[in-house]
Amino acid sequence: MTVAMEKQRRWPGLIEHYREFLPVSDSTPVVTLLEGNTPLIEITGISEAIPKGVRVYVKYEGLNPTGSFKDRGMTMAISKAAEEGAKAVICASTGNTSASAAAYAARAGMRCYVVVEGGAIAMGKLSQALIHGAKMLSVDGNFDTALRLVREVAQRLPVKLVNSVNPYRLEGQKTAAFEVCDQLGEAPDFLAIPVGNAGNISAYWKGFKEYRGVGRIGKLPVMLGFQAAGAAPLVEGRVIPSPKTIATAIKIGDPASRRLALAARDESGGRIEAVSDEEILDAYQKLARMAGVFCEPASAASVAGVVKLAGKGFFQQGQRIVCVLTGHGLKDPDRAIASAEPPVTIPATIEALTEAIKA
Ligand code: AN7
Repeated sequence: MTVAMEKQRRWPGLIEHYREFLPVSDSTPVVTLLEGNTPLIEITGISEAIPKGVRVYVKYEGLNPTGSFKDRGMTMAISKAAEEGAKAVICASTGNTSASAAAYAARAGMRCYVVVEGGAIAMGKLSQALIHGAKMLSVDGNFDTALRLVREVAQRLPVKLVNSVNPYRLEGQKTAAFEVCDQLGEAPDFLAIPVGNAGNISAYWKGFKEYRGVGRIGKLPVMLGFQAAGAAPLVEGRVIPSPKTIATAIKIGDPASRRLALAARDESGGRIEAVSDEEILDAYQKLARMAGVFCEPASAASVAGVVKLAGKGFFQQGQRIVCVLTGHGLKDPDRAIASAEPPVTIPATIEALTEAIKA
């Protein structure tokens, strides 16, 4: 095989690539959309507060098949559901889980039911769940209520729960930590990540520990989790009954993986802190306008948090920080349009165009 051919060799999806680390066997029917293998992109100039010599990277999870990191967990959850003979799956969702579950269920020939808070799901995510044929049930209640409902119904009816309380979800999602290490050649010094239901931070920490356990990396990162200030149960140490934030993906007041997330924080010597909607939107816009990277608002919480800590002198020369950008910007087009200059209408003449360009 030539070098060019080797480079083009097809990525087999994360279950095949990391099979030795995953609870699958030869009899597991692998349901994959070739998720994973997302780029790790260095960004510069996002904030004056970040000292020179500190290198910041984003793990661009928006480039997964349905546009979010959920695909990593879903390829595992749906493959295992198929192995167990499931005919239907169910999840509660702030949007991305429903999009991913709907796509992988469609591929596996399963029914998919999703329970969401009415009016709270970003347009891109809604369109995905619907076009993949999920049955979408909208309730008058938030994500935490929806999760309670689906957990209970999954115990009564033959539908497999595919929220991140399903342990196979975290198994799949931990592969993102493997990739970060493979891409950097070592674990980063810090791993910054948005926190909602707290599954993903738990999955990353599990992944880093496993990679360390087999000697693929020589150290562990410090975990930095960031919640939206109006939806920060882990920061405040209490359930938030009515969480509020423009970062709809992480509008969660009672995280299911609370215990694992706090363990990740404490074992790594890390932090879970809050960032305001303003800080989130500022990072969201700067990523798009200065780094050319379009993520959804919730994802920008990781970068907003790093900028905030940098302002307090938290980072030092020579350190490497990876910020996880969990979902693609196209998930929430309404927010993008509301966050930018509106288009300008001009007459269809060369004079008007010339004038507009000079202005
Ligand atoms: C873009 O889709 O909970 O802390 O139902 O979509 O593992 O919950 C989404 C969560 C971060 C938080 N970024 O991850 C759902 C859902 C984005 C997300 C999170 C979510 P967790």
